[in-house]
Amino acid sequence: MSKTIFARIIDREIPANIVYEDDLCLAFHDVNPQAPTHVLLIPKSPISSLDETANDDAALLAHLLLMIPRLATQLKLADGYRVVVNCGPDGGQTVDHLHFHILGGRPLTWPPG
Ligand code: DGP
Repeated sequence: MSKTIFARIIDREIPANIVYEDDLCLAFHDVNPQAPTHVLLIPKSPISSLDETANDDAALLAHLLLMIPRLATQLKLADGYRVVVNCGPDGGQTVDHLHFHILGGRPLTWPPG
């Protein structure tokens, strides 16, 4: 299976505007932002989607979720933000590597399209 664009970002084969990194995850600005702040948080391990997570991923998933408010603070999203995980074709997932969209910097409407 060929490497996803996010795996290539993790391996520094293509550039990204990285805002946070640790042993387990990486966060960087989305190349096609849908809000003034639009950051993607991804695990470094190649999990293709939320559908492909298992019990063994519980600690990693907790780490990712706990990182989100810390990133929101770092990104100065004091007025709030939205977290989106697109899953599968109907969910609008286009990159087969689990990622959390963190969107903020303007009031976001509901429902999504
Ligand atoms: P999704 O549709 O949920 O799979 O979101 C994939 C997101 O990834 C989309 O908002 C655009 C972003 N994206 C795609 N390619 C790149 C890239 O090469 N660099 C960055 N920074 N973001 C990318």
